[in-house]
Amino acid sequence: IKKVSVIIPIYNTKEFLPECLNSVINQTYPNLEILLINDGSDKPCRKVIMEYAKKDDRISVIHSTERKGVGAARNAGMDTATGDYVYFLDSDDYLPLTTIQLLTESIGQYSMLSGSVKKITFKVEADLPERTHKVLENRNKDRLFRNNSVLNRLISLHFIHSHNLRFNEEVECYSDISFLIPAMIYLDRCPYLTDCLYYKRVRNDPITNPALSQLERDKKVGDFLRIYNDMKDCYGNHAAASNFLDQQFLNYYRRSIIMLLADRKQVEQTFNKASISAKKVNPRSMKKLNILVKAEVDQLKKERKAIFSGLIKLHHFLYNAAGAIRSKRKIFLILYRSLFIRLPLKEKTVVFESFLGKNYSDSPKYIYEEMLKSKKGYKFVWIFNEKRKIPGNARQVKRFSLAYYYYLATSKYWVSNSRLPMHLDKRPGNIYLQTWHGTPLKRLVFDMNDVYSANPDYKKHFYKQSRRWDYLIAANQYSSEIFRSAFKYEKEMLEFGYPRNDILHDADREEKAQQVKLQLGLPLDKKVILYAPTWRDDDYYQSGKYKFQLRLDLEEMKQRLGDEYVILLRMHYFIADNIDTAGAEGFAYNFSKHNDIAELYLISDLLITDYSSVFFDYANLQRPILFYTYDLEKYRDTLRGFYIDMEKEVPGPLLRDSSEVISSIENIDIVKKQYKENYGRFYDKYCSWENGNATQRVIERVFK
Ligand code: C2G
Repeated sequence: IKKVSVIIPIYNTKEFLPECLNSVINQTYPNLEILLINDGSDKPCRKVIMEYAKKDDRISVIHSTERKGVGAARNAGMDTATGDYVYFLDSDDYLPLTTIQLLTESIGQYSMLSGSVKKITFKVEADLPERTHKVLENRNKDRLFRNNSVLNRLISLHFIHSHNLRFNEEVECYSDISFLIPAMIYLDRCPYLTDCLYYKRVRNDPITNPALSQLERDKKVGDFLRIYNDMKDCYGNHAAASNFLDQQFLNYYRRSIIMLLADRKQVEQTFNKASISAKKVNPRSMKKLNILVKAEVDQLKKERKAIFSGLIKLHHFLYNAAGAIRSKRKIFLILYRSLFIRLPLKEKTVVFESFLGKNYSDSPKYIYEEMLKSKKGYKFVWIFNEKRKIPGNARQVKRFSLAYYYYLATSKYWVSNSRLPMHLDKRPGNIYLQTWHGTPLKRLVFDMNDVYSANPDYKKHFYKQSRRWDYLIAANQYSSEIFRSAFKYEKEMLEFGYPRNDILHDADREEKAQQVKLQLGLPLDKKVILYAPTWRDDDYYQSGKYKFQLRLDLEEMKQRLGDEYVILLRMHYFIADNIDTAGAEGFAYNFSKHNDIAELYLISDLLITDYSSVFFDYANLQRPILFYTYDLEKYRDTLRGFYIDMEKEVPGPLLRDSSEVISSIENIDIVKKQYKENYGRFYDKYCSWENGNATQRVIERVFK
């Protein structure tokens, strides 16, 4: 029975390693030699490596004290391998359990057999439904090697040694090409096994710990050109390989190099290197190019930088224009970049946005209303998705309209409680007050595990967007510390409490509450329960539109509590589902669309929530809070992770089902007593900065 040497280079991937190594150890094909090449990883990662080395005696480890790169690590693996075949695996990826068996059973006399590489962002189970697997021999070589990757290929070690196949050690990216080109030349036949998978993880933290494919584009382009030049020098007279390399170069030129050159500075830096490569491209390979690209490559060959640079400008202009024809927003963006952003900055204009234009609420609302009162000659603009009735004379603009771009380009001040889109530029003189929208319980951005995410660009975008913030508000010491790490925020922190919570400390808050109750048409003789849960990362229709299933039995609640209480249902602004209150009329009211949750806090006598930051704010009122955490384990352990131990710290009971919730309300006085001490501690830690002056202090600091 043939032995397979699995070669796994490892550099700081401790959070992915267990999944990777478990998938190897548990392969149905047993005769493995597992070579872990530690490429200068840090201590925590080394620890995981050593734990696994102890677990399975098929594992051996080669350590390098410095990072030499994936090429050197794989070469070291091949030098020590003793198997009949070699199989390369990356330490952040993993395999279905039958992959190596399938390849080994089907390879026969071939020197290399390839499967396919599937990119994944969410967890995929390691075992697959039964499938039939066929070896296809008629695949053309180009198609098989176009991904420039050695992954998911079973390769004869004898073949590797007899042709001295190696990885280039001078580059960080694309070293696979240096292995694959000679392999392609010497292989007579390149079979492909259908439905034989390898899972390639799309990682989501290119800021703290980038995968090779996530390095900066100029670095990647440099490496690519270097490898291309090398390979053309070595194998240029082999017609098929040379043609293949040219196609790779031209594709890469169109996909990546052009994009890099959108930045004018890069033309200077890249021109000479690109020109050396372009000269190596065989004119025959350029026949099918479109005229513009052909002209660009020709100018590169002739080393005419000025003309080349003009063509690149034209290329980007046409590209943007083509985009503009397809979408109105693109036209606005062109105007934004070429015109609006050059107009003078309006020193006394302030743009406000709350929850992505969904409502008039949160700290931006309170800052705005306070500024309205102080009449210092400011002009105000609010961003909304639809027209709203609001006090004052603010100009309302629709999100992503022409006016939106105009005001964001020309207003000195931006006040927002969440992120503004990536495609906006911050110009010199602009001041951006980020109010944020809650004390964190759920782990945020860079404190979230770099494991699965619906959007692999989330952390990267967050990082870029948050570099624009000049001030960030923290409601307590705890938030202030977390924001520094979770957002990698380094500028000024306004440690004043939340403007949105001033109202909770107002002397006339009882009168205000009466007014709100009247406005909302609620009975004045009933006490009010507020139910305000958060959203679940894994339960959605599409990005930004989440599902929610109400797990409170409203009919029973009405029966048992209806004489004394009414309940207000308030869903998170991400929830797209409409909550059904049928059968509980006159008792349950849906205020999910109500602008400002602070007004609902004011009128309620007790709060039911789950993992939402609402409880940190509500605690300012020192009224009872119940935690309806029917999915605590899942939320805490698999979705997000928490900063605090809910079971120990929160100021109320964690409840599991609707009837527990009801009986806690029936016995609310006992609950209050039980949690008195917890509540006191909680209040001191999270609410002690809040005393009704936050808005005033923020305005004094930011609008100097
Ligand atoms: N909110 C609301 N109604 C709900 C839930 C939340 O109006 N049913 C508002 C509250 O102002 C709350 C804010 O939205 O403080 C944030 O909601 P969270 O449930 O905490 O969730 P999220 O939007 O993920 O923000 O640092 C805070 C975190 O970023 C959480």
